This record gives sequence, structure tokens and C-alpha cells, in this order.
Amino acid sequence: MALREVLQFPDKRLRRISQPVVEITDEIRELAREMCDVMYDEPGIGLAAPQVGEAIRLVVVDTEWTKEDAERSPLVLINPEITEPEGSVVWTEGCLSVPDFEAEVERAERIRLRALDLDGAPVDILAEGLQAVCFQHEVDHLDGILFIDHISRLKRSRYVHKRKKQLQRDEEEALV
Ligand code: K1U
Ligand code: ZN
Repeated sequence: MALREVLQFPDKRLRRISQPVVEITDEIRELAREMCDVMYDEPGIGLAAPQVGEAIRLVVVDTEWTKEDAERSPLVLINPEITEPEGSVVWTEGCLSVPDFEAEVERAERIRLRALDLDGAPVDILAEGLQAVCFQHEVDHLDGILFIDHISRLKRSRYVHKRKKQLQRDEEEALV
């Protein structure tokens, strides 16, 4: 089956507040599978359901798989919640929905993430480093927040300008 498309900035669907998952159905399990396929194909280390057009509180994360000899071992996190933020760290982030851009973002260095897995069992992770950063980035997506919302207004407006020009060029080329 064809892979789901990742929505790209400035698609308005990336700005919706996602709804909690009320029941873990086969449809949710299938969506999680498809999101993992997209994450590994892009490639990425995380993906949130709104990035594939589904406004529900579901994310997948695998921050280890790109390391040498690492196995694929995705975390599927339903209704994730972040608490107990501690410290701060500056990380250079990218986003599969924000093409051709990376920027430094300040995040909590350590967090606690609680969620449900696909069997409905509680997940409770004390995260730090890249995993903590990635959890914060993905949970932001569920609230319609993109990493560019965390950078300076100047850097963001430069990116928005560049992106708009690129989209205009793409449109013009499509007409030729
Ligand atoms: O949510 C997303 O758009 C996925 C995003 C997650 C993320 C990256 C960096 C910091 C925080 C969160 C990505 O995966 S961007 C691609 C990426 O980081 C990567 C891709 C291949 C190898 C290693 C990293
Ligand atoms: Zn992202």
C-alpha cells in the first residue's frame, strides 16, 4: 500500500488541536503501523498523527534506529502527557513537516512521559537527551505547535518568506 503523505508547512491541518484516543481500535492500530512505515521511510525519529492528517493524540518515536547495528523498535504512544520538566537544553531540530530548515530550540533536558501503548497498558518513561527533546517535539504537534514557534520572530519570518517563495516557484514550474 502507498505510504501516507506528510503534510507540509503552512498546511492549516498542522495547527489543529488533536483529540484524545477514546478506544484503541483496529483502525488506530493500523494508523500506528502506517505512521511507523512513514517515519522509517522519510527518514525520521518521530511522527505525530496530525502530520499525516489525523487530528488524534497518537505519536510514534524511535530515536535509536539510525545508530549503527540498532534494531527498529518504535514506541507507539497514545494520549501522551509530559510532566516534571527539569533543566534546559538547546538542540538543533528539524521537522518532516517543515522542509529544508533546522534551528536550535530550547527544551526541558529531562521530562516524564506518560501514555498508553497499543494494548492499552500504561507507559511511563523518564526521558533525557534526544528522546526527551523528541517527545516534546511530538507532543507539541498534537497541540498544533511547530518547532519554528519556539525560535525568534526574525528567524521564523525569514523561513516563512523562503518557504513561500519556494512554493511559488513550485507552482510556476508545475504550469510549464
Ligand atoms: O516530528 C517530526 O517531524 C520528526 C522529526 C523529529 C525530531 C527531530 C529532531 C529533534 C526533535 C524531533 C524528525 O525526525 S526530523 C529528521 C531527523 O531528526 C533525523 C532523520 C534521520 C536520522 C536522524 C535524525
Ligand atoms: Zn515535527
